[in-house]
Order: sequence, then C-alpha cells, then structure tokens
Amino acid sequence: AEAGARTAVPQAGDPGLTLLRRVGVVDPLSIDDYRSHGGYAALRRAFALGPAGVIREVTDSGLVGRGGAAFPTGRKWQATASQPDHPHYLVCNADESEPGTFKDRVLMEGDPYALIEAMTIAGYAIGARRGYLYLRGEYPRALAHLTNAIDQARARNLLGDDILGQGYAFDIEIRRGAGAYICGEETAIFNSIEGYRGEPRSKPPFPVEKGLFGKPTAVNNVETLVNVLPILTGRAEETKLFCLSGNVARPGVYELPFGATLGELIERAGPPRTIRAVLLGGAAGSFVRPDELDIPLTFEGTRAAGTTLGSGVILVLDDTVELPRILLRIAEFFRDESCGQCVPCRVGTVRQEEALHRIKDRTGAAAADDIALLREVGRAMRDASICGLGQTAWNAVESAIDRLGAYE
Ligand code: L3W
Ligand code: SF4
Repeated sequence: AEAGARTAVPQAGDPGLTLLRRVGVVDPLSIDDYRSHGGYAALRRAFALGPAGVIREVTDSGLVGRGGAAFPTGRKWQATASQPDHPHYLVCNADESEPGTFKDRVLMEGDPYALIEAMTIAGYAIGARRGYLYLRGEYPRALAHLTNAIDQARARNLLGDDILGQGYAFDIEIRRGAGAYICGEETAIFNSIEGYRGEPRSKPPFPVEKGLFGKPTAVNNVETLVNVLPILTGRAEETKLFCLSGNVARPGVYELPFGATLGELIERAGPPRTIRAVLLGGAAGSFVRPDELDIPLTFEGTRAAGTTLGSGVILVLDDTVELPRILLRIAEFFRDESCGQCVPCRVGTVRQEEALHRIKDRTGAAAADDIALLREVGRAMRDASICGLGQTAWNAVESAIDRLGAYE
C-alpha cells in the first residue's frame, strides 16, 4: 500500500500552495495546531452565511468535482438541499483507487482536520445530520489520522449535537473499503455502506434524489470538499492537485493553478530524456503523445484535446516502455475489478484482455482482426455498461491504438 505514494514534502510551506498549504507544516494529530494555521475559520464563516449562503458561494466559485467527472458542486448541493424527503446524507468518497492516484491520501494523512471541517460545512449546506467518510481500506495512516481528528473535533464541540453553540448537529462515521475498485463508484458506496455487495445502481435516479438508504445524498470527493475551505475564506486562485508518476525524477503530488500546460508540469517533475507517451486521467483516461504536451491542464482544455483531466493522474512513460505490456496490465485491471453485474462489462473486459494477449507481439495486418474486435467490444462497453468502469474500460487502449499507433 505504501508503494508509489510520495508526499508533497518537497514543496511544504511553499507560499503558492492552497490545498496543500498545511501538509508537512502542521502536526496532523493536533487540533490546536490546525486551528493556529487557519483551521475552522471557514466553518465560522459558513455559520455566518447560513446554508443557502454557503451554497451560493460554492456555486459562484465555479467549483466542479475532483473525482473525475467535473460535475458542478454547488448544483449538487442545491439539488440535495432542496429535496423534501429526509434525512439528507453526506458521503465523502475517499476510496481513492484509480491507478496512479494518491492526492487524497496526501490530504487526509497530512491535513485530516481540513477534510473533517469541510465535511461539516457540506453537511450544514445540504441539511444533513450525518456524514459517512468512505475510506480506501489500504490507507491505514489516513484512517488513524482521521479517527483522531473526529475524536478531537467531538471533544471540542466541533462535531456533535450543537456545533459551536450554533444549534447544528452533525457527526461523521468512517467506513472502510475492502479493496474493491468498484466501491469508489458513488452508488456502489451506498450499497457497501448499507451492507450489500458493492455493485453500482442504475442512474437516474441520481444520488441527490435517492442515494444512501434511498434518501437525498451528496457524494463528493476529498479534494472537492477541501476546496470549499479557501472558497469560504477568500483565499487565492483555484488550484488542482496532480499525481505525477512513472519515468520522472520527482514523482509526487503537485498543486498548480489551472492553466499550466502538461509539459510545464512534467518539466517540474524532471522528465525522462525521451518521452514515449503520457497517460492522462488514469486507467479510465487516455494516452497522449510527446508532441501534445502543450495541452492546458484544465477540464475544458483536456476535453478539447480529446482526453480528460480525470482525477489528476499523469503517468509519464519513456521510450524503453513496452506499450503492449502496459495495455495488457490496464485491461487485466478492468477485468479483475469489473463487478460482473452487467454483460457488456463482465464479458467485454475479458474479451478485451484476450485480444490484447493475442496481439501482444504482433503489428500491422497481423493485428488488424483483433484491433477490429477490440473496437467492437469497446463500443459495446462504452454504450451499454451500467457504470463508469465499463464505460471507460476501453479508453486507454483505444487512445494507445489511435494516438500512439501501439500496434503499427
Ligand atoms: C444530479 C444530475 N446529479 C450527474 C452527479 C452524479 C455524480 C457526478 C458525476 O464518475 C468519473 C470518470 C472517471 N443531477 C446529475 C448529477 N450527477 N448528473 O454528478 O456524474 P457522472 O455520472 O458524470 O460520473 P461518475 O460516474 O460519478 C465517473 C472517474 O470517475 N473514474 C475513476 C475515478 C477514481 C477516482 C479516484 O480514485 N480518486 O476519482 C472512473 O471512471 O474519471 O470521469 O456525483 O451523481 N442530472
Ligand atoms: Fe459492474 Fe462493470 Fe457493469 Fe459497472 S459496468 S455495473 S463494474 S459490470
């Protein structure tokens, strides 16, 4: 579980940081240290604004979800808050399992109170009295730090029946995942918390209407929630966390304002002598070529370039890489992690892996039949799968064939 995850330590204390500004600076086990570094100012501001005021500020900020799909957070909160059915729930998706992703881990280990404060604000905004923090099972240090933070917050009246004497009751329960990637899908989280198999539900109805226990629920990623703190305290421009890995000299989590290019970020991380390809957005994302490094790192910019920012994965591959082996590894991952509930994904991910096995050492005309098959299977998975896993299981392979000429 430790492999591949570095902290933001090389940059700790950098005045340009917003989301990571306390990571490596504060004692993550001390609520007093957190408060002396600006902690709980945002919650006080939230109480002054009232729930509708908080939603207005979050909406006006333009914040969109950081789990990969970039849905507007203010709209999600407004939709949940306005449901007549009660109770309302908040769920924090901390099941960070996308291969190459470790940003939420750095936030939760290094600044756990920030997430607890942000969840309290989100719960207040949507009218929830209970929040669930669904944590990746393989994050023991995050679990210890968050458990301590929740205990300390309760002891200081920052969670519980009457938070800061404002008449607002809210508490947080941690639930641990058990190693299944699919349990990061928002509706599979509901099933997992409710004690059922971690299988996604069909949408609509969306969680804002019928979510956890069939009640209105807002599900937000860790980084999305932590973004709410600087929004409410009026700090700085909006930033995004990126997870750099692969053939770079300084892998780790980087925080940048939107708009830097892919090439600029890779430059900061220490690029290899020759780049063969970059996987953007994780296993569900797509490969780009070395002549495409001027892509701006924004949700719109990556979309316009036919790729995705996803959850911030940037995996750099040098020219020694054997692409067919990487593609097989990705296909194996999806086959393994498919929950098996729907046919296009259950069967498609197996057929995809088989075809990639067959063409591993082939090129050109010899690979043509299997590439045609991959396209057909990929289309079926994309169009007919119930959830994002099946819908995106062919993205990376497709981009490697079309953009990188993987089997030419
Ligand atoms: C109310 C509507 N709510 C959509 C909500 C929906 C969800 C959010 C996004 O994620 C991404 C993919 C990969 N009324 C709504 C509505 N919503 N329409 O908005 O929804 P959706 O369906 O576009 O996406 P999604 O299925 O939630 C797919 C990424 O997830 N992914 C892996 C992610 C892994 C991590 C990690 O490890 N940290 O994030 C795999 O597919 O990038 O873009 O809340 O309910 N009309
Ligand atoms: Fe399960 Fe795959 Fe269907 Fe999603 S697309 S519900 S992971 S079988």
